[in-house]
Amino acid sequence: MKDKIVIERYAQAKEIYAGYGVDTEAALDKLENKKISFNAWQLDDVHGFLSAPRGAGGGVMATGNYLGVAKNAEQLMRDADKVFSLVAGKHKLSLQANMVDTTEKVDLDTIAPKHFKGYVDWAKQNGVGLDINPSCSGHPMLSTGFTLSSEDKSIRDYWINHFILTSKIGEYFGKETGIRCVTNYWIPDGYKDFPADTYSPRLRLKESLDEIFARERKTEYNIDTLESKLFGIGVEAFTVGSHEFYLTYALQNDLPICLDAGHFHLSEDIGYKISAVLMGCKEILLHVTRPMRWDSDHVVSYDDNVRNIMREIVRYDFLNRVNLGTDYFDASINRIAAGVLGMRNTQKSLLSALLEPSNLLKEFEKTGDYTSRLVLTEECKTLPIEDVWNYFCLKNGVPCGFEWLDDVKKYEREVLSKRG
Ligand code: RNT
Ligand code: ZN
Repeated sequence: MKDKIVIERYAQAKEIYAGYGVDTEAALDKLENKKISFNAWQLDDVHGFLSAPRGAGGGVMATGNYLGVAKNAEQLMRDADKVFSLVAGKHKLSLQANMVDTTEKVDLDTIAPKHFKGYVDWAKQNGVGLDINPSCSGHPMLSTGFTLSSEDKSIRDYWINHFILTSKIGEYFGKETGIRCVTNYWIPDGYKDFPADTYSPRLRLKESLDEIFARERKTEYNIDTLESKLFGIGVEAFTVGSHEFYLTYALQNDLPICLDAGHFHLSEDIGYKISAVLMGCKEILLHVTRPMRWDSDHVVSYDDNVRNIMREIVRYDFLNRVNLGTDYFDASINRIAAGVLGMRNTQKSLLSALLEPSNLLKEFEKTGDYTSRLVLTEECKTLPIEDVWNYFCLKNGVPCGFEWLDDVKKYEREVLSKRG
């Protein structure tokens, strides 16, 4: 679309929104300043770059065989550059602890900041932040299906050490980049079939977490968040780290939790959980994703679920208490395009929330005028968000519409297709 048209249409949209009491300029400012943490594992199929052979399990796996998967840290950073170049604003890259940037032989129990220095240099150069996640899935030490809640002390100790090392790398990220890091804890532990004892593994998980959190942590540089899950592949019957488990633990220990949109019953909208959880947690992390029929981690879509999540963040001014991250992995399409699309849809959903005349809606609700609340809610769905979005992209020097895909296709021809 021509710049002139984008600018003209924005001027009109600005007036239309103003008619509903919405300040589009203020919305754009907030949008520009909200960092979204892009999950780097969309680029390497959740594989990592350890030299140790990969095991199975954990239930986290990208399906598809599209050309050009990132096979080392250098390729991953190059791909992330491409993704970020097509998304407005400055964001964060969320790494897995197994995405080491080294030729040294390291494993999850020997990783150290030096194995991530390349990412820090890259992040500083590009003004982006870094997040990290301990990596349990696909590792030989997960062969029993249990990590922090294992009955075997040596397995528990291995993972306790890994989680501590990962958080320390998180502190290093925060200190070096000047942007506080989020280290997100997720473990796959659970049973395929109905357990006889759900209490003991939970007790062990609690004790492992107590041990991990016993050390003095540098929360100015890094916060640790706890991600729950309802079920996974191979753990259909029972998950040790359930929502209730972590919520209770988080409240007792003053920690933030992570809500992943795919980790609940599918009709359970995580948007409405935010105002409840923030009663007790100072802040939270969100994993924005698209669960299709199950926790499938499809590319984030501009859909009702994501828009409702964003509405719930914006309506009560929670933007500073909610860390936004994406979590999807699709290897059946161009991974860079998947990355860009999911990030742009997350951001566009946030824009739709920022453009909502929420004061008007709240006013109707207060006076018991639910008719007007519903009518206005429906009206909002077709207000000209596209014109504001295009202007936002233009202002931030990224392509407005569908055109961004041309750039990705060029990258596929010139870079991805040459990877073996
Ligand atoms: C798994 C969790 C977790 C992972 C990443 C790879 O179900 O959602 O966030 O997706 O750690
Ligand atoms: Zn997740």
